[in-house]
Amino acid sequence: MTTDATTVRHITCVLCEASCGLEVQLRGPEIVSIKGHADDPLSQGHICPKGVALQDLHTDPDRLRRPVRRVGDDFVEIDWPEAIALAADLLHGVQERHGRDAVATYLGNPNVHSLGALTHGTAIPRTLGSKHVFSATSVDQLPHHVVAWAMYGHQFLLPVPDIDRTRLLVLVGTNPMASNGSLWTVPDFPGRLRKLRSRGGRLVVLDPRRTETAAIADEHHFVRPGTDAAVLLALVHVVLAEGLARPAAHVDDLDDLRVAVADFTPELAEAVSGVGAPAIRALARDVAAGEAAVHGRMGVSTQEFGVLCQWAIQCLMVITGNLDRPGGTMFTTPAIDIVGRGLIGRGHRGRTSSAVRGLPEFGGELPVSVLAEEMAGPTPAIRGLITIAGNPVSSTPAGSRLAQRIAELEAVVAIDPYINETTRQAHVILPPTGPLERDHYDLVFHTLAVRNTARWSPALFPRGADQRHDWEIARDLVFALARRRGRRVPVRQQVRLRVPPRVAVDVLLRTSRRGLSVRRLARTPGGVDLGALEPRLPERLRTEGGRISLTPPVLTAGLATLRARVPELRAAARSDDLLLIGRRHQRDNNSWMHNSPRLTRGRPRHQLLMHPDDLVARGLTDGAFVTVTSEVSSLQVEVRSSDEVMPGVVSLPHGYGHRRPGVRLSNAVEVPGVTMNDLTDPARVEGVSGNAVLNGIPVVVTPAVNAQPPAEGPPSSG
Ligand SMILES: Nc1nc2c(c(=O)[nH]1)N[C@H]1C(S)=C(S)[C@@H](COP(=O)(O)OP(=O)(O)OC[C@H]3O[C@@H](n4cnc5c(=O)[nH]c(N)nc54)[C@H](O)[C@@H]3O)O[C@H]1N2
Ligand SMILES: Nc1nc2c(c(=O)[nH]1)N[C@H]1C(S)=C(S)[C@@H](COP(=O)(O)OP(=O)(O)OC[C@H]3O[C@@H](n4cnc5c(=O)[nH]c(N)nc54)[C@H](O)[C@@H]3O)O[C@H]1N2
Ligand code: SF4
Ligand SMILES: [Mo]
Repeated sequence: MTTDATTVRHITCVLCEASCGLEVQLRGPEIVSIKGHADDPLSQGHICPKGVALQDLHTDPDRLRRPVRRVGDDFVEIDWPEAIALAADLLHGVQERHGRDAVATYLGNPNVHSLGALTHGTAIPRTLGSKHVFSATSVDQLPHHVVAWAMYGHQFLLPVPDIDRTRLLVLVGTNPMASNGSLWTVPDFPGRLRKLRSRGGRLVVLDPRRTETAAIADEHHFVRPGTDAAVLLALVHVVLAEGLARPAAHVDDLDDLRVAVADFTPELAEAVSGVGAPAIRALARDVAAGEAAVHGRMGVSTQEFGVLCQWAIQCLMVITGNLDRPGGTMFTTPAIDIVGRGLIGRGHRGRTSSAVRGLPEFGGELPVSVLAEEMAGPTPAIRGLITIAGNPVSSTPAGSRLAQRIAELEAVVAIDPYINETTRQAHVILPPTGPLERDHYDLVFHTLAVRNTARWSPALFPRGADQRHDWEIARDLVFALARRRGRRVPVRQQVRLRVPPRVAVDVLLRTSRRGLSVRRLARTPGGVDLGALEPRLPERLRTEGGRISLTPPVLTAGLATLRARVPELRAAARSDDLLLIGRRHQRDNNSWMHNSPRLTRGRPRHQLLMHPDDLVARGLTDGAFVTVTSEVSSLQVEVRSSDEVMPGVVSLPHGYGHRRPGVRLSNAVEVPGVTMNDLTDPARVEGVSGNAVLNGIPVVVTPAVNAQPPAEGPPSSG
């Protein structure tokens, strides 16, 4: 009898920033179904295929549940005390021999999706005390943080588009129909967009590809990769030139801004980007007419002028009065205010720098594009590495070169549930529990959400006796490192490390004076609705004088570089050279989740997209193997003819290319494709932030001579 009884539970999906509330039906320990939770005040029933695939992740036999130690190319299971001791010995040994800075930490993307990693994981780099801290931030959104820090006084004061009340949504270099939104927790983007439309609102998209989002937009402009800064500065130019600026009283330096953008006319923008000057003028006027939200993401942060793009977008929102007004871009009021309570620092820049290239740190991290070079040479600065929820070999520029350097390190430790392209080189892997086995609260994504809500997500399943949570691994490793050093962990830190994330969240909720607690939230599946976003300025600003400067020198510095590049960009726009851009698919998740049958079945989607005219010009045919050559490397992949991409642009998804000859990986050996980051160049970084340039990579595409399918069998096709 009892075995037939089903129970319904509510949890948060942690696979992307949308943070959907899910409804899971269980029969005993079996998952019967996973659906969107209709009563969730934030996500309102939304779910995507990845949310359903959480069950594949949970049952995946390849997911590590016990620590493993590498023996040659193989891994053998060991027990937790031995694994923690080994990890501590390895890391401590390197620091003893070569100094604190000799061990690097790389923090991957899922850290922000794991409560325990946020509450406890950061203690690992802090305990190591090395200046060599890296993360996925510098292959992603670092320009956003630099701009927020310089203009609003805090790296995490990131305004989010108020999609539920806006009249005009402008998306630049972001494809929420596939990604579900980024630095913008906007679950059910399709549904919210439908409502926007039924209110008479419009969507405008700027993207070199007619993405799933562009395809349903009211207006889509192809923009040549890497030239958006000219377009965005021209929008600011038009608003100022036509006297449409209406900045708030706490805004300074409007005249300086006018001077700074004086030469960035719509005509100049058209010449370099391909976006028509009349369209730019019309768009500027429409944004200035109010209730407009402009959001730029990956496509405009992981490119040559990422900081200029994000700065121009913020300037546009500020001068048109759209920042901090309903229907514009707004700041959240989260129950746990990680900004207001100082749980995350304001940010700082240039306190240290990398040895080889002298790139500055930001917020305590160095750009990951320098990681490989700091491991090279007769006296490398870095001789040991710990990766936490990351796969830099796949995710960062010239990853294959990084893999070679990692092979030479004295110690490599990974905290990760999978053997991936990076962790396969670890001496020991410490696997944490999965998303269904741990408690969750969105410390980060409530801060970026389109609505203020608070939701507690209890573990769906108890962890196995042999499993450890992220926070327990961090706790044990920190204590073990301290023992090696013959030091005691300070009492306050001891307490913090021993307190489970649930208790930490409870304390934060109770002290937030909003009548919340974990128990209260746990009684309200889907969480508590705290209402629509509200105006928060100028109180929310963390700048010295509590005001916004439109022209912080650190941001305007890039204008000279852009001006100097204009002749080249004009010429490039008329040439038939190719530029490579990235691509995300709804059923992918960066470099992992390729073990999920639910996500990988169906037509392959790893191909290089190329415009039919560009194929013809090169004598190529649809489906052929081609060689793609960048300044750093070349690879072979099937080409797919598609007028989705503008002429002169080719597109590859990242996170593919798991098949490596002779290498045993637990993730997705069966999925065809190549590693896009074999083509990206660590030498190309955005000038102010050091963020990697992943889009707009010059490439040459030729027919593949002696096309060799990857070593482990022919890729499936068709
Ligand atoms: N060319 C190109 N490169 C890109 C991008 C691009 O658009 N184009 N995108 C960039 C972006 S935005 C990002 S964020 C990065 C991502 O780069 P990374 O963060 O380095 O890589 P992921 O593929 O997200 O790998 C995540 C790893 O974390 C593990 N993991 C999953 N959940 C947990 C957990 O709860 N705890 C622990 N300890 N481990 C976990 C997974 O097994 C996986 O190995 O890639 C970047 N690289
Ligand atoms: N399904 C799925 N969802 C995800 C992820 C995933 O891997 N899969 N990853 C998650 C992560 S870590 C992140 S950071 C977010 C990212 O979320 P998004 O920013 O929405 O990510 P992308 O789909 O990479 O969108 C980047 C867009 O920029 C365009 N682009 C490239 N170069 C340029 C350029 O020079 N100018 C302009 N204007 N556009 C350009 C590309 O064509 C692409 O449409 O997605 C998250 N959600
Ligand atoms: S949109 Fe994101 S949070 Fe929602 S179900 Fe899909 S992966 Fe999970
Ligand atoms: Mo990301």
